[in-house]
Amino acid sequence: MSSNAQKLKAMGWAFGLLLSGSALTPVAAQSPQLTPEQMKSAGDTYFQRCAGCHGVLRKGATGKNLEPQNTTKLGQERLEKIIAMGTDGGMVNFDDILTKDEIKNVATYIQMPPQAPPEWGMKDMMASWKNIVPVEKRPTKQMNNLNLKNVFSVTLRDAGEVALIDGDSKKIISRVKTGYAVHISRISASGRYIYVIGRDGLLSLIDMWMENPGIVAEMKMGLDARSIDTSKFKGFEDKYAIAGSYWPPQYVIMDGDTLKPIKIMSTRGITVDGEYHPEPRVASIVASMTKPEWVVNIKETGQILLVDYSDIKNLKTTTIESAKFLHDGGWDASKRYFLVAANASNKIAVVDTKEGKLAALVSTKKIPHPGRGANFVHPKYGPVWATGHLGDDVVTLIGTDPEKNPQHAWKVVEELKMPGAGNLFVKTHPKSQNLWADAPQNPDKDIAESVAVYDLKDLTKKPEIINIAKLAGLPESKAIKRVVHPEYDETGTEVWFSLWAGKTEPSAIVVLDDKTRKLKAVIKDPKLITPTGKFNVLNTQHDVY
Ligand code: DHE
Repeated sequence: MSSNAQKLKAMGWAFGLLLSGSALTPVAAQSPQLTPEQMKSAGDTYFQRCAGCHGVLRKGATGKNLEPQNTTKLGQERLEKIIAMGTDGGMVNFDDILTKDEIKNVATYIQMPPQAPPEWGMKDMMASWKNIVPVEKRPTKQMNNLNLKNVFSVTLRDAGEVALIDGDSKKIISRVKTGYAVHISRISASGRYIYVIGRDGLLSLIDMWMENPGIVAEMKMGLDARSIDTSKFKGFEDKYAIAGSYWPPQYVIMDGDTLKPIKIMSTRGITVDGEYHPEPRVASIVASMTKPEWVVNIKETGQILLVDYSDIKNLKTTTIESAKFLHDGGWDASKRYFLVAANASNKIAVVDTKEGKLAALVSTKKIPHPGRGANFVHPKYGPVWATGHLGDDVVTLIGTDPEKNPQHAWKVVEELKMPGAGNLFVKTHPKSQNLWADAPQNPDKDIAESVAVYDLKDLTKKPEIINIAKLAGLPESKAIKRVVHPEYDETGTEVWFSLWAGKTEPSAIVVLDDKTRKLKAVIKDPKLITPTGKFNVLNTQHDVY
């Protein structure tokens, strides 16, 4: 075991969770106090439910700064209320997720000084690296009869698994054990490998050529992570992978077919305001097709890095100043421009990857959350890219064609009205006339269980609202079955939705025919626990959205 792994164990960091048993000493006698057990459990809860938005060091990002100088001013009672009921500022309510005691202890925990978790360096990564099936023992051609282009890698969030689902037969091919609360899947340039990242930083590499597709390599690259991509530029297909972590704030470059770590780069540094930040987390990462480069978005600093992987020993990085709180984003249709949400700044940054500079910073309504966004040709404004919003009830359309439609380029050309705020993902397909938008974070059950679909030929029409939960025919319950993450199949004729219920309740995947907008299939299985993101191999491999 590496020294940091031992340190983690000693600190009680089982599975990489934040449960610092050593942080028990209150700052002063009158400071809030917790027993070691309460501290451990509140640390766990904070990591699982709060750190994503507020940061491990609680400096704030999408969520507010939760350092003691702010939280102690609010006090125990007010904090408990905020955690239970949520806020108008976009924080969801936790009274249906956490017990009263958990809420009480987290409210106390965040009034205590935050603890910096340990670092995670090359020794730790190497100690965690498992080359389960070495390259020379892997098949040299596809050994199964699956239509790999139409396989979906589906996040089973609370099971810590992905389900590989055959898009043609709608049957589960296999379930693969991955990291804790697995976050996203990305596909290698060749379409052979699926890269999966868990929130605990565990990377899994799935080889789809094997008779039974399964994990061929694993590596824990950090303690808290969200993003992964591979090298896609001509000549570098499947050669490298890159993953970014929230903690420690850094990214790692690896061998694409084994996940063996090659180089680690810290992202600690100076924000666009000129201030030092100790925890600038790596948000989305995307591989350019134009150059041997990755676009690496650093959340807290607002700096976008173009990392040139053509010479990793002498790594060249272009640092593009944009806006703070970078999160998720996607390509425009030409794949020259990358549009990324600076979500708590209410902006979309547009990077010109050909010129290696910022093309624009577009102001939008509150908390844009594009996922990867959606591209289509607007009848009036030409090519546009769409993003939904967590904090407002609109889908924003931004013009993306500076050549032929310069008057609309990088401007908000239209805002489509949604039934409510709380959108996470929008999606369309080059062959489709529909734009789908979910609203899983809306507190209203009916809205969160439905999807809005817009007619791209006539955007003056109101969207059709389809209640996906009702279509699934799952048992009625008070708890919300959130509809999340539309994803097209290989042909662009079907659109899949996750029906994300509680960990102990039945969930499902609902498939609609894109043209008729009618139900085509419901995928149900007791093992389909908390499905969220779904990644169709062909669409993810080629960034089709
Ligand atoms: Fe995500 C993408 C971070 C909560 C489902 N999520 C991303 C990306 C980041 C991120 C940085 C972009 C990765 C990339 O492109 O390289 N997500 C975070 C958070 O910090 C946050 C807010 C809180 C947390 O603690 O994780 C968060 N995300 C969620 C969820 O609660 C979701 C809805 C359910 C889940 O599975 O956890 C969720 N995030 C997703 C999905 C994507 C994603 C499905 C990929 C979208 C895509 O189409 O590419």
